[in-house]
Amino acid sequence: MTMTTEITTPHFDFFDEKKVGIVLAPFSGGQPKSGVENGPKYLMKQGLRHDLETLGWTTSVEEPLQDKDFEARKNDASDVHGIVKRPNLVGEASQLVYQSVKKVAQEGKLALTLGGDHSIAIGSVAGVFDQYPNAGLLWIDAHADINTPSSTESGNLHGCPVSFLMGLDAKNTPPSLQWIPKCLDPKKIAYIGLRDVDAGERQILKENGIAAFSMYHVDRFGLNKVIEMALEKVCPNGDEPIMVSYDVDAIDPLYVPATGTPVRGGLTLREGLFLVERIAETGRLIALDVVECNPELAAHDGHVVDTITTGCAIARCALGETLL
Ligand SMILES: [Mn+2]
Repeated sequence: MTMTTEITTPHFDFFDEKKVGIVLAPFSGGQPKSGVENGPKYLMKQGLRHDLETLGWTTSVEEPLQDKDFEARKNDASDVHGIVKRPNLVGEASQLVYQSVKKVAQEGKLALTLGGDHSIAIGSVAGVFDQYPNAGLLWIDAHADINTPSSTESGNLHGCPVSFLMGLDAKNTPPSLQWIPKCLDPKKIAYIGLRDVDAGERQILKENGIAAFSMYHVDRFGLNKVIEMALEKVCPNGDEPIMVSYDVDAIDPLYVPATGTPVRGGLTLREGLFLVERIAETGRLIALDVVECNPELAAHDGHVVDTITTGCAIARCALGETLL
């Protein structure tokens, strides 16, 4: 038996030059808590842009939600569609993110989208798939975020982005979300890190044959094997571009305490970073989201530092930082 022990240096085959477009998405309307809209500001203040330039990237910053009144409109009680909360707000914000990410991708830059809650991935995934329709998507998360307007119990749209991108339950989609391109084939997404999946979501995952690797799979096979299995599913040719949508709650709350829906029993800090280091090694990363950092939910300053430095480290490791 032979074992591959050769490690490839991080590389980025889909780009002639290392250019990254950082798209700031300070938005909290996909869930009830305030504070997650400050995620991008904290990540940037931590020095993320400088760190990426040190790694050899030319950076640009897009602020599609600048000068918008989304946070002020968050308490508008009339913005509901059945149980679904704030469909107009989420529809508008994610459409702006969509246009911005699409432009960044068209310019030949790697799109790095900083949330905000995970509803902003409606925009980032749709924008990336516009340019890279055969991409494989890895959804790194404690949750599946695939509820439909019919299955959601909370009505919070950060738990639903995947279903809209697939066009599930189209007849119940609020009008403000009907612009979303049905760009995501169920065969083109794989989850890693799941440990809190609603009953309705389990059924949706099963019915659609979606590749889902929970923490059980990580423990059973080890994370490296899980990553390779996930990539085999979403990139059957082995050369397709890869997008990673990374909810920091995939990592255990011991390391990432300041997030809206923490669930114990998650990835260790090293596993969380290895995951994106391993993707960088494939040479096929074309876009990354880092979402759900909420500094307001920290019990003390140490929690803010832990969470924000981890969010920055995810981006750096995905974009080529190595330990040696
Ligand atoms: Mn999520």
